[in-house]
Amino acid sequence: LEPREGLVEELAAVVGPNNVLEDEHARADYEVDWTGRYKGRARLVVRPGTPEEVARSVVICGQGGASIVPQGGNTGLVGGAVPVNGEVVISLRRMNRLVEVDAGSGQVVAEAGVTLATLAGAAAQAGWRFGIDFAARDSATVGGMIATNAGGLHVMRHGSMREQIIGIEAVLADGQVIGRLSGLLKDNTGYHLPSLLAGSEGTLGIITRACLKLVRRDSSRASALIGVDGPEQAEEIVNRLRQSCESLAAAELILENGLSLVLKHQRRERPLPEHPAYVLVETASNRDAETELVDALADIGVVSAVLAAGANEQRRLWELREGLTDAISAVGVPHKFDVSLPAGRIRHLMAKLPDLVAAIEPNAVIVVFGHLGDRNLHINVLGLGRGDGRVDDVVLRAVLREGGSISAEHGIGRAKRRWLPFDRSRADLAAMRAIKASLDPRGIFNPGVLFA
Ligand code: FAD
Ligand code: 2HG
Ligand code: ZN
Repeated sequence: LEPREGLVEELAAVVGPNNVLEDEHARADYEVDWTGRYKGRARLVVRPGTPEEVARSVVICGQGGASIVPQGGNTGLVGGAVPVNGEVVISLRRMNRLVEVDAGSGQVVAEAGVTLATLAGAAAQAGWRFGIDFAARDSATVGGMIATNAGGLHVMRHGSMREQIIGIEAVLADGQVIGRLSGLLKDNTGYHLPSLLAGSEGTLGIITRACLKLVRRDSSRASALIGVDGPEQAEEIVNRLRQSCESLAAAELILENGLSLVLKHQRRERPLPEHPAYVLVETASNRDAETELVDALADIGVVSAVLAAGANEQRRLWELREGLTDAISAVGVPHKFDVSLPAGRIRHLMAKLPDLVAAIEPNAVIVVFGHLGDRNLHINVLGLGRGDGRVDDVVLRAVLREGGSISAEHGIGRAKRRWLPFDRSRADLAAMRAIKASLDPRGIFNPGVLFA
């Protein structure tokens, strides 16, 4: 379907002419993903300022035969927010108002374009904390985090984005608005629409606002970087800490080649003598998080570790972990695999990876890190052609053979859609397609995302 004439004028009448971007240069940032691997072309970029403007824009696009790509901060890592084929990008970034921060109940109502950093700042001001945190905090938005069911550094403590949602508001393909934002903590009135929209990757509706829960703000935090002899020992340490250390809040894996890369990129000194691998752990409590961490590490016989003294050193340690994505992208355009594995299977996969990749591209560089507390590995492979899916195929199939998932937290997007049928059962996929078909019968939202 070719969009009918007059689309621009009709959209401009709703959102204002300055918020319909037609010009090639104005569109450019919306047409490429964060990694640079996915690029396309948008017919237009529309920037609504209210939920009503979103609804009216969706109706106009639908009547005009134009498909829609919802976009938030455009930090997604699976190519799900970039237009490929002349779609209209509906960017939620202008909708960045915190509608309500209720310090008493520990709840926030935020528009979809509020960034994670703004949300975290508002939570702190109200004496709370937001349960999700990750390096893209300055750009990633509430809508994008819900649509991808984002995870991050504290999932082992607070769960992923889905667990933070109390209520949601979203615009469907016919312009109808669903959901409610009344902050009800218990609400068993049929299908749970927030759960359905969490992880829907812009394929079912455009999230316009959400009511989110805040979590307790612990008064004391501590971090340590532990040197280990490999992923197996790393997993063992984390398993033991989970059992013994109540205040454990994060446990991240870094391998030596990743640490070297980030140290070089950030021009920093090595914080700990060289080891094959490292675990970065954090404790948080209202007692003495540092003593709790030191005692827990001593109990399980950790011999090589550096403890961050004070908030500044903690931040510096975490910059090493959070800087990995940037450091990798500074070297090249990576193929990213965000996988999770059953207990005890990480070592199997890691042992096989080098040979699997080298058989296809001997010069490829593999950088593995991730949220070890969730058994979620981020496998980045550098040195592959952008469109060459051969390494993707062997890596993802190896993950599936180990009983893992091909997406732990980033989603399927365009990057993983070919492999979704190998991960989910026929019945699961049929149910997912039926939901998509009933909510978006003409397939105007994010065509080509999730389903091939
Ligand atoms: P976008 O990239 O704009 O969009 C992502 C998807 O959501 C697309 O499919 C898009 O169509 C859809 N979408 C966006 N907004 C809406 C909306 N309002 N309604 C409906 N659909 C919408 N992710 C993690 O899970 N954990 C991490 O630790 C993590 N760390 C990261 C670190 C870095 C340095 C970077 C660059 C990314 C990281 N990410 C991480 C990935 C990314 O930040 C998350 O997926 C984030 O949730 C995307 O939010 P966004 O606003 O940028 O969404
Ligand atoms: C992280 O945990 C993000 O830092 C990004 O999920 C992972 O860059 C990656 O592969
Ligand atoms: Zn991650």
